[in-house]
Amino acid sequence: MRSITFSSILIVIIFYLSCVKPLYAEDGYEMWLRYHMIENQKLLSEYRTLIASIYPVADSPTMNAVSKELVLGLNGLLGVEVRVDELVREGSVVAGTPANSDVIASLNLESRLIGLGNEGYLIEETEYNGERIFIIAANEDIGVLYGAFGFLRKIQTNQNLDGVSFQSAPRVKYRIVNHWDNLNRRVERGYAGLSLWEWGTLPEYKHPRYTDYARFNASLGINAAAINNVNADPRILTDQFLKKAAVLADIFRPYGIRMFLSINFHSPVRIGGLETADPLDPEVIRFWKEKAEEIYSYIPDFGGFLVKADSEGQPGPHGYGRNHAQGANMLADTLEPHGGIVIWRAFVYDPEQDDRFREAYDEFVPLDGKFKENVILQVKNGPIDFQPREPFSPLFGALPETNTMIELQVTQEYFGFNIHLAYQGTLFKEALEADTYAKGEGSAVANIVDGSIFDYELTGMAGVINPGTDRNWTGHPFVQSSWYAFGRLAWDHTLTAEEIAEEWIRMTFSNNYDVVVPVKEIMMISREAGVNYRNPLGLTHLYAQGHHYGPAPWHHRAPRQDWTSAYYHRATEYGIGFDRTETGSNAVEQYHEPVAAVFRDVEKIPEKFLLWFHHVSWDHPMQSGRTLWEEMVYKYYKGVDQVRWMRKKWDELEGFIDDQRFQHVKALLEIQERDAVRWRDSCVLYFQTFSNMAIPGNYEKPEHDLQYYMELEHIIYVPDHWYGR
Ligand code: BDP
Repeated sequence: MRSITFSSILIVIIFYLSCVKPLYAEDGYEMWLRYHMIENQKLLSEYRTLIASIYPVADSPTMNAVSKELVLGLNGLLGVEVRVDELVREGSVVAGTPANSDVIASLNLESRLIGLGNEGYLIEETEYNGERIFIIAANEDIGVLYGAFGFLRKIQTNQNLDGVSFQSAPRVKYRIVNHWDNLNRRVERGYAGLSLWEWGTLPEYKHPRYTDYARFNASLGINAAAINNVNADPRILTDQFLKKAAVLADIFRPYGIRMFLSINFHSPVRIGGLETADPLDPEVIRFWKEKAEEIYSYIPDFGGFLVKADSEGQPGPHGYGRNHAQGANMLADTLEPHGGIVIWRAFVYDPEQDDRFREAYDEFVPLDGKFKENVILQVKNGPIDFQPREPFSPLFGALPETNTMIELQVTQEYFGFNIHLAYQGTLFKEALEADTYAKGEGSAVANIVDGSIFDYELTGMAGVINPGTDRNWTGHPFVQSSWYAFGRLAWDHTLTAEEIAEEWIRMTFSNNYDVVVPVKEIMMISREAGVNYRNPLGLTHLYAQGHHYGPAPWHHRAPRQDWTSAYYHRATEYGIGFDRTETGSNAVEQYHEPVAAVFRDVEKIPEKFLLWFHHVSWDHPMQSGRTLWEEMVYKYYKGVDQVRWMRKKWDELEGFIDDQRFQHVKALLEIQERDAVRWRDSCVLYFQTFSNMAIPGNYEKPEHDLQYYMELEHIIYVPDHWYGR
């Protein structure tokens, strides 16, 4: 009797230990490629029955990456050994192209693959010699790799594989990440440690991180990376750095990632010993031609140049009396024979102009049709600069003859750095879904960008990402989600922000509904919360100068007016907002009708954009029945309440996710709440000096006076800003 009791206790203990997975600390390094064993036991056994082995994949660098990933992923997720096996049998996963796999070739998939292009893929459960198998098929090796990641994603997110039949192809050609990494390894607006690229140990030492970085990007379908800051150090083009960059390009190549370099327009002078960088000067042209040849001798599939010219002090063709098209085309000429392109940024603004909003449009629309076919104009989503909310840039829809791509910012320059939680999938979608009406209704920014409205030769989406040496890559664990969202949308802009958030949570944290549901709620509200406590109702750019972290709506002195907050909000005793109608800068005229008509009309404009276009009185009636002043106060308080709610929700997750990441985010949310209160109180107290109206009685009163907050601006520690002081 005693022994029975003892052994049953032992059995219970063993059973318990085998079922309960300890929530051990995780540092976030694996990001969304977190191949931990499926938690749901029923699903796990189903997957184990369905998947038996991996049929050998052909021998090429990309196909080797495919088999490595499948082995890693399936072994981890299924918790049993899934091996590469020479036999096709029940449950084999067969990955390949008709050219490199006898099994795929025998299935006559040509008619189905034809529409998938070079990068698309097909995942299907099918039969081969009477055996039930899974195929991951594509026209090219890289499509197979994307398919392998797609297949693993299905398992990671616990989808049903029984009878699966799924195909996918990217909607734009260049899906590029932009790194703002300096050669001294500081990352401009990065906040996640030093640059990933160890220039000091390259080309000899190939840090394992480089391969993981490539895996993460490839898993989303990202196929290009500009690895250095757009404020480019000309030395990136010297022999020394090209040799180093070439090693990175070699590592990225099997993962389908083409390297781009940001270049400095003055390179002919700075590293070429010439006296001019005039794009029409024969010596300058020769410099670039030889440079291109040299680059391609190191990096045969080099993607091309990313150029910030005549912007924020960067040199450009204007310095020589030439225009942007002349500058871009000269570079494009030198890259063309090698298959390279020029990505020319439209982020320009001149201190002399009245309204920064207007400038990119005024500068580039007259040049429409003047750019070569291997040039793409890269336009930020909004007319100013990655603010928490902007209307779409009127350049989208205004350049029928110029390839135009969108630039989105993953790194949270204006969104609380590595400290605030702000999932930007919702922001990206808002920008992509905005209808430009360029060719009538249904001309969304996304359709401009994917080339379906104007038939662009080249299409693309760029994301400014921030990974650095921080163990979790992005500083705040949730910045990973915006990188993920950017990549998924670059592949397929029809996905919703919500479904992307859900995928990311399942892959990054857990498939448990008790985790998925609340984390998704937090993510989906987070961007709006950030807008509310910083700049509701179309306010914008109320940041302290330089670092863009804390509030400084009072800021009114800077080397340039358009670097002050007062320039943007224009608060007076009468009211607030930037008049961009006919009575002001008339920037509304840059939009197509009926967008212009809606933005122009103070009654029709969506309130979230109101102060972007109108200067309205403090007692202007809002839809809610409140006055503008009351509504503004309401929004600022709401933003803080939303952050408090996010904190509460997160706290409830204790024990459901690993402790390390739980505690990290918990602490960050605590800081975020404090910052949100500071934003709210600073802004409300400051704007009150104009409105002379009271904060409605039921709101908690700011703890300090305005003076206190103004002084705080200079005292409080701001990450990434205090270096060297
Ligand atoms: C602004 C950043 C600045 C960048 C610039 C750009 O503050 O650091 O260099 O954009 O995009 O948002 O070129």
